[in-house]
Amino acid sequence: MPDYDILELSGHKAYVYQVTDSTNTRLKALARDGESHGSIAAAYEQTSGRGRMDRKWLSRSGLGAWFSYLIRPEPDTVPSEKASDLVFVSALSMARALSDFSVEAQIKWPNDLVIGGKKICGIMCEMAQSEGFLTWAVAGIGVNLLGCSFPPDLPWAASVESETGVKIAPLDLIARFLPHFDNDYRNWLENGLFETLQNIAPLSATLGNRVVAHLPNGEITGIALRFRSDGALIIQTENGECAVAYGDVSVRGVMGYT
Ligand code: BT5
Repeated sequence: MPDYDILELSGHKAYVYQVTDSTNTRLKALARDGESHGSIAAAYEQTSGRGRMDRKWLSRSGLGAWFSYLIRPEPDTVPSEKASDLVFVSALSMARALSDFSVEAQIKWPNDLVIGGKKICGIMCEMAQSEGFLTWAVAGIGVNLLGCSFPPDLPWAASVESETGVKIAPLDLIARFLPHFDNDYRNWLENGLFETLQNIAPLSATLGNRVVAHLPNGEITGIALRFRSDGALIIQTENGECAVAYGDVSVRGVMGYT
């Protein structure tokens, strides 16, 4: 007996688990077995939800949309280093989906959505490549929707309900996200990252703010000025402009999370 139900959500095949370890882990296994572009895995609860660098992602039962989306481009068309672009595309699509419920979230560079300066959503991307081209990518998205209390070790976490009072059911949000992602993904394939970044800029919680970027070899403090065409963040420091690339960095406001 499989431990999931198969549903159709906005024309997409959805593997829906009551409880699983991580929807990214499940969808990666399906991808290796040849699953098609556009399938998703979603769970009401994840027991080993993951963030970037194997950090933990709290995924309590029924309180959020915990899901992953499979991207499988035509072979040899998308260079593998472009996989991180999909985090930006997903963030834009999720902001649009929330807006359909009259919830206005901001996008915190590179991979968070925030409301009132608190993190309500995190996104990560895992991929497989062959000879420099993307074979598949799995974008994993976690959105805190319901519930108003978080453990003390997550002082910057919040939910859509806690910040706005709006209650959205997880599968309803995913069903709204999918058509936005289909459009934003097609746009990205056809036009590259530039337009995605242009659409993100007005929603950005980062641009114009004083930030500190924690890099493996130190910190950079300054004003977040703009995005470079490859998605890097340009920061105005005392010593001139500095580009911070998507990767193992965290960027925080000097006074708080954003
Ligand atoms: C992320 O990583 O923000 C990406 C999170 C992706 C989660 C989704 S859920 C569906 C799919 N399946 C998975 O297993 N994962 C994906 P990062 O930027 O590394 O942030 C992780 C940090 O966020 C943690 O170290 C905590 O500080 C914080 N955190 C953990 N759970 C949180 C939550 N529910 N809400 C807000 N912050 C949280």
